[in-house]
Amino acid sequence: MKDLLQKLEKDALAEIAGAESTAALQEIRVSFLGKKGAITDIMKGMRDLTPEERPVIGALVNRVKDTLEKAFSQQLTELQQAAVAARLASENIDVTLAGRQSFRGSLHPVTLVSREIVEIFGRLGFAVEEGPEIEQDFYNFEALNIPRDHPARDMQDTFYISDDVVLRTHTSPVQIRSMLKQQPPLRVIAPGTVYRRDSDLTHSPMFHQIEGFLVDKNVTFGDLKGILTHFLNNYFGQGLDVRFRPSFSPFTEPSAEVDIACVICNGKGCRVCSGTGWLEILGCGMIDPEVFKSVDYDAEQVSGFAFGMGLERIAMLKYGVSDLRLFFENDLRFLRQF
Ligand code: 2U9
Repeated sequence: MKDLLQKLEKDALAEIAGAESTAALQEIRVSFLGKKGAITDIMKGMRDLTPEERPVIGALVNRVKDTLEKAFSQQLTELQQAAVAARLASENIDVTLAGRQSFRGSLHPVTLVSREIVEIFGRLGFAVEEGPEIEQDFYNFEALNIPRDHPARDMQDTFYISDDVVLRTHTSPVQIRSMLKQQPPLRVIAPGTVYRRDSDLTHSPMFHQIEGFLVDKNVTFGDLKGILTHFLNNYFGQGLDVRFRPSFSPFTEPSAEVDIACVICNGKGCRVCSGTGWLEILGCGMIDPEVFKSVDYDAEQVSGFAFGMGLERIAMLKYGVSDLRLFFENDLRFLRQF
């Protein structure tokens, strides 16, 4: 039995040393030290030993068990360390590699245009005001001298939320809200998103406008011309040719459209200005006394002018963008250029 135990110890130590994984090691452990293992078998045979042999063999069994337990635990530690080392080697990070380039975001061209225009008017004492994009009929139409049966309502193809609530078709309601909130003198510039049921190559159902107005005593069309010419010269360049043409708007009287010399061909005539040498850039006029009535201002005491322009159109001209859809597609190859 002694020989058997010594052979078993030798075999077990060899198998333990050769185990290549913790799972294999565990199997070896069970085959030698488990309930049905080789050592347990030997221990069962001890009852056939003489009383003299029993303590000797018992001590030997204990020593072999002890030796094997130690060998198992040492091999387990080695296998675990080897596994960690292999993992560290395979997941190695090369800290000397060049870093990945990260791109800084940039402002959308429409935001850039809006901010620049706001800044120019800010220097002239205009305050920025904003208002809701879902607007009541009163602020969007009624107070602007566009009653329910007015043909101008057909001009404004409107998204109706309900009979009385619309997606604002212009930022003009912001000005009505400003006038109801404050008394003249007032200088306000109102940038924002507006909505119209219009969608083709040159129209988007959602676009951006900036409108402004000034109300005070004795404001004249001359003030309007002076301020807008100053703005256009600051924005598009000093010495730029500007012309005012008569127009119509329900909320301004008289009304005008303003053209600048084509920024592409400098007035010579090209595809962008349809050969005219001029580009229409904004609409404006003296605020209609009917509008003053709806905000309870005395048109005998105060007068004012207002103007409005589409920001996408300004951005197209400023940055030479020929397709309106680029502003809404969020293609990073386009947006990164600003
Ligand atoms: C109040 C009174 C008057 C704002 C104005 C225009 C003329 C105009 C268009 C230009 C291009 C809109 O984006 S566009 O289609 N705007 O022609 N807007 S006067 O007049 C106001 C606004 C508010 C209380």
